[in-house]
Amino acid sequence: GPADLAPEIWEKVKDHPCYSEEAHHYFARMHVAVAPACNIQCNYCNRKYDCANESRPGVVSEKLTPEQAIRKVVAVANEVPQLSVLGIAGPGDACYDWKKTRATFDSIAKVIPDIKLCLSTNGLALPDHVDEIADMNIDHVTITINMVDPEVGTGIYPWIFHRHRRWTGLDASRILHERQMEGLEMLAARKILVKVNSVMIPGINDEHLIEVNRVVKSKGAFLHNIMPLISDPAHGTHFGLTGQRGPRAMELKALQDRLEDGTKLMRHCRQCRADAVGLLGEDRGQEFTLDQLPAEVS
Ligand code: CLF
Ligand code: SF4
Repeated sequence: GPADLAPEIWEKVKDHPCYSEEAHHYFARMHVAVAPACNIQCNYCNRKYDCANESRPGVVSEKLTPEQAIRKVVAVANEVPQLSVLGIAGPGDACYDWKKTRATFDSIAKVIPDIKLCLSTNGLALPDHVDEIADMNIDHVTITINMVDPEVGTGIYPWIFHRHRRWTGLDASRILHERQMEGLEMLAARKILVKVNSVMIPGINDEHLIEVNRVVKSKGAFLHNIMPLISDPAHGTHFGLTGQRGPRAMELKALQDRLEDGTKLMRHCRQCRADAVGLLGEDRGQEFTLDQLPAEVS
């Protein structure tokens, strides 16, 4: 609640459903799936579906151009009075597919100036855009950080694409790690609230997330959200094919309990889709598909 937060922080979280447990009962978020391109490969990803950084994989989001996204946001804002946050969380990476992310947010800020802007990224391209993020009044950024040790990263990331070439193995994870830490520190220095998402992968990074929690806390993350791996062989992810299981509910809770003394933990995450609309836990996305939108924004 407000008691343990500085007033300027409270101002930023009080109506953000993810950053405030309290707010999630009263305020809605919507995502627009404008960013399909991605610059890394996660072993839990299937590119046909939404980015698992934020999203429940398994359903293909309707990809929108920035222009279509704006029509959709205006339509939703007219129908959903609780709407307080517009997020871009894929279906690929919002920072790598930057032109579309930027065009969408710039236009929305003109039409609905009081909506909060939020984005989710794997962090690799993040340092290149932090100054713009600050200029655009984006107050909330989520970075998915699954390791702070590149050795652990080799079990999660087969490759990354960075500075015009592909990197594999330890190099890939080392670069990703350095860029994630740099981005986190740059955002914290600019007083932008950073939430860290970690995907808990039994046998790969589950114990290691204790160390991840310690490091991201020391670098200024506001909130840490541990999400369970959703690994379904039917979705054809690498982990699905190798039989990697997700954590059991009790294992997830046990880890969260051990971290409770660290950075504030998020426990009400619903692993939203890249085109989710509404209060957390409800998804009204199907009411606002493109074919149902008015042709013109009024
Ligand atoms: Fe969206 Fe993410 Fe912003 Fe929230 S969702 S970009 S921070 S506005 Fe929220 Fe959904 Fe969990 Fe994300 S419940 S998946 S944490
Ligand atoms: Fe897939 Fe997201 Fe990972 Fe990119 S960052 S590979 S879209 S899960």
